[in-house]
Amino acid sequence: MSTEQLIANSIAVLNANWRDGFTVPSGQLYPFQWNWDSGFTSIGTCLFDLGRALLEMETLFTGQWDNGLVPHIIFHSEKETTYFPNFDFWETTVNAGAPQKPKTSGITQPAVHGFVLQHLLNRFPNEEKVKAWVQRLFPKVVAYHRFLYTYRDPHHEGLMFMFHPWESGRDNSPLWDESMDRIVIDKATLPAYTRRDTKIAAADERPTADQYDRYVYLLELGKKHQYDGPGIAEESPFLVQDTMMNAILIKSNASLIRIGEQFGFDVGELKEWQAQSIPAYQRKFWNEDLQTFTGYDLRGEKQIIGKEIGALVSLTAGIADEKQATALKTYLQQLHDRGFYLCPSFDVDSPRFDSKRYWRGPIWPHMNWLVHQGLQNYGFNDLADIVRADAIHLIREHGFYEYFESNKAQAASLTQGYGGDQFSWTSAVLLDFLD
Ligand code: 9WN
Repeated sequence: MSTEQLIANSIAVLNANWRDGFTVPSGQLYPFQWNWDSGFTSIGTCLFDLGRALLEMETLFTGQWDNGLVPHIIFHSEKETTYFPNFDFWETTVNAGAPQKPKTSGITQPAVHGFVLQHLLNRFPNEEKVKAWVQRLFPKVVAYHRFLYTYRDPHHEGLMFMFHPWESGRDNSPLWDESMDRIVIDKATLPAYTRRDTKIAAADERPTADQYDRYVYLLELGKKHQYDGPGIAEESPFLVQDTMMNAILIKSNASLIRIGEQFGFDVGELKEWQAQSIPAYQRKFWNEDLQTFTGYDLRGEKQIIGKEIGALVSLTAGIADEKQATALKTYLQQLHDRGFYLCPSFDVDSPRFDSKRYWRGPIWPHMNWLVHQGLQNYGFNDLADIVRADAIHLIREHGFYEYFESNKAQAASLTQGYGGDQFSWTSAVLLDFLD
């Protein structure tokens, strides 16, 4: 397929997934607005419809709670029944500060919004409507970061925790297995539910039934504590400081500081967060034996051992020092030399690696977008080019899917990608890569 055709097809996917003021990740599988998907979607949409890209983010923030939380799903339609868990299962009325309309979930996702504002401002530095948009959203994004540092950092370390794997955006990563195994499921008390995802995507490419029981357990735990109560940190068996969520938060803090300085907002609080977060990330997450950053299991009080895609996002936030960055780059270079597409979402040498199951191995194009930027930050331009080229190649050959086979030999026999088709962020980052 020619590059012109790829661009036209990307725009067609994004147009088809556009609803009234926002973009769904994929019409069938995910029929609502997802938080971090919207950020990446704006980055692609701005290249052909700036007004829509701006509206995407404004619509997302109509779901913001009084405490600052930006939920991971905004249920703009209460009529869609093809996704579980829907708004009625979340019952966010348990928290008086949750909006009545739009209905939302009660958990969050990676804090991409700050860097998305900066990205669009860099692309359109002289557009008055972009400057006005940035200034309108700035206080809302800062309020969201304040939520994370207030409600998700009980020991005031400068590192946020998540209490549900859906928050990480990497739902079934092997990194979470040990913490998830702590959850004891009692079928008698777990509410009855019916999955919808496996009716749309292949079951062997999705999280397992046991994992879904645990997702529901943690949802109920959040609900019991109004989704923001201190009881979450006290009780949750799953309590993790994630490499990627904290790296994205740090990257967005840096963007907000620059924006604040440009437009004359107070950035004192942002600078304090940043001054604490970067050294804490370095101190707590680096693992000398593995030569990578690892997240931290707050419940088990230990690092989460594993080589995983989240650590590579530290590059885009500029957290890694030169030695660490070189180690991360070498890891990727070796995978490329061994015949893997970049960047597999999990360690290909681990017994827990699964090249087709969701976040346990496949390639996710928006992750390539983040890692590509990170490698460029450190001047690793040749490898950055490979990361970009692999994403383009997989989409060109296999379609606009959610995720892709990471093993080149195995991919050669496939005609399509994995998971949902006609995917928004796949199309959006492709547009940016091709621009
Ligand atoms: C749960 C929408 C979302 C992404 C996540 C991805 C997947 C949802 C699901 O889809 O998660 O939030 O039902 O599997 O893991 O990163 O935001 O594309």
